[in-house]
Amino acid sequence: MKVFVINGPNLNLLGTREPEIYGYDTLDSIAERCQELGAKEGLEIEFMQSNYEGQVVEWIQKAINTVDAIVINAAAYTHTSVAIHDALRAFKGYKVELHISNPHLRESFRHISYVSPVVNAVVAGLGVNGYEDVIEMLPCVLNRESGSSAA
Ligand code: CA2
Repeated sequence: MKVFVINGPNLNLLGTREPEIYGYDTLDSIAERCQELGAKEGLEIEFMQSNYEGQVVEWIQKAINTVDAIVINAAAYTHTSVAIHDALRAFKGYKVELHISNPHLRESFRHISYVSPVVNAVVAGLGVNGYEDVIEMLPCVLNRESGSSAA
């Protein structure tokens, strides 16, 4: 099974600033761990990051009919992007919204998500370990989903 892990703006700075919120791991090290874990679980993980909204939209469109699941940390675009919301609506595979921090414990402008209404699940506040936690649970969830749609 194929999975896109899509990351939005500024997440390329992970491990360099604000470690009290986002920890000390770099996005590259998280990607490496997810890919190793995914390989053990039979998942082919493509891990990507962009600071551009249009690029995130293009990756979601590329996933349509080619990928089984999207894990998306849209970062600040979570709270602003109708374009990402619309693209996610068009992707009919399994979708997980992921955040390192819990946005609901932060400023009120982070309490609104344009992503949440168009995904199957939301994971937030587990730190950077949340990425691996989601990869670990995905095979189980995807198997369950394919079973239920066949029934
Ligand atoms: O908690 C998350 O994962 C967020 O999606 C991170 C976004 C933030 O806008 C969302 O409200 C919650 C910010 C990502 C910026 O990442 C940085 C990492 C290190 C240093 C500076 C920014």
